[in-house]
Amino acid sequence: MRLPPYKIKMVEPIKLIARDERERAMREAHYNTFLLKSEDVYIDLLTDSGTSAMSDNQWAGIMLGDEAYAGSKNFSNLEKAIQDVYGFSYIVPTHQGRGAEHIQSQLMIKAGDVIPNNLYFTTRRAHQEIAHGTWLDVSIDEAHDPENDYEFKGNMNLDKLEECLINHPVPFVSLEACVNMAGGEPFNMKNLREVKEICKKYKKPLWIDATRLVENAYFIQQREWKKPINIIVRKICSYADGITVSAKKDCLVNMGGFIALRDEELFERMRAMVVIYEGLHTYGGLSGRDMEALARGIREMVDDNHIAHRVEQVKYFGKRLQDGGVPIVVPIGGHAVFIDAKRFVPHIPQNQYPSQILSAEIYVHSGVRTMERGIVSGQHGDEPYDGLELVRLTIPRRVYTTEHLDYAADSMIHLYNKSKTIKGLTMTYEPKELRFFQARFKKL
Ligand code: P70
Repeated sequence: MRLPPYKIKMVEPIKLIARDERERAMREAHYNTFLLKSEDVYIDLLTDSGTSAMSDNQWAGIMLGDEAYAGSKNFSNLEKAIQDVYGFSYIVPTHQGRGAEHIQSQLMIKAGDVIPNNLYFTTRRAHQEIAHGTWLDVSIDEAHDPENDYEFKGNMNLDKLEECLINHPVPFVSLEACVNMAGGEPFNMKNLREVKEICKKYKKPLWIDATRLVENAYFIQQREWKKPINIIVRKICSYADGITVSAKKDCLVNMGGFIALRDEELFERMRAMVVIYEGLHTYGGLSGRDMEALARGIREMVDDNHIAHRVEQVKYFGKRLQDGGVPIVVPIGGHAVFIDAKRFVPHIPQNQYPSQILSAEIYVHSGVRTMERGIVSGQHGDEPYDGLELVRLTIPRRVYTTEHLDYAADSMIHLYNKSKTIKGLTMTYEPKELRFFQARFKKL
């Protein structure tokens, strides 16, 4: 394990409530970990989104918030940080990632369009479909196999991509860094260059979901191109026409997002739209202090020691589980360890929500909160789903110590050894959109 490049200056108390209280809490949350109260959670591995610890430098920036309605100096600092680190000229701030996806999808997609993606991300796919486009998967086959340890499962299948461009009206190619749904798996520079060549051939823009771009860059550094992280980040972005970003991950803030791009005309249209849905073009739903913390977080995230410790901490946790026999997705990803529920609870069929019940049982067993990434979040409407059944154990940045992770790993190994006692669920309430956030279940 790498040594942490920080020490702790402030603490937030957490408490492990008793097992019978956890059973009650889970029942009252209808076996959906999104519906738990955070005060009932001991270690929160629901998400790495907005859960990072900010640095003293970021907190100092909070005190320098310029809350002017227009032309805040924090916006200028943010613009400069994005230009320096990512290398795009034009920036549109948004309240979070899905705000960026909304604007990009509404302006770039028209009815009947097909958008090739390397697997789906929930909110991106939803916005592509709300704009009357069709999401199409052009990821490589390895991405669908949790036991395949290919190092760049975030790559696109070039034949599928080209076939899509030949046969369909395509507004842009959509590539996600460190693909969340495949397990936090990166693309490599070689594939990125090839994708770009195809985009050029068919004169299509390349857009990257750069939410976890720095983690992707770390894997490239370790496995393909040994350069400083800031150089790799700039190089990746040099191939893209634009990026959408949820700043709540890599960028080390609790709230925020943005679009960054090169095309001035499209930028003007995005700026016109941001004022309708987000806020003025110099704050886009963020307060001045949020933008200052983000500007500083963007500069901190490309520190080589920071990103090495972050990704290696995730790897340490994954290795502990693996050594204890728990079936996980390989290779271990950048932001999370994903348990393969199909192998953890093989006796529970997919229509009894194996990942959902496993995430609920993990909570009851240990007080650790995790997230379902299986049929509940993967299925859309009546569309058949026979995809991955995963439980995501997501590691917030700079928040938990090795002791926390050891406790979580030990509890999960213990639960794995008595997994046969776990029984399936039935759904009692299903929301229409993004159902996993609020769906309710009961035990069979
Ligand atoms: C997570 C969060 C958000 C996200 C992302 C990528 C690659 C865009 C966004 C949206 C939160 C989440 C959202 C939907 C389902 C489950 C969890 N991911 N692109 O926990 O950004 O949340 O800021 O609107 O991962 O992975 P935002």
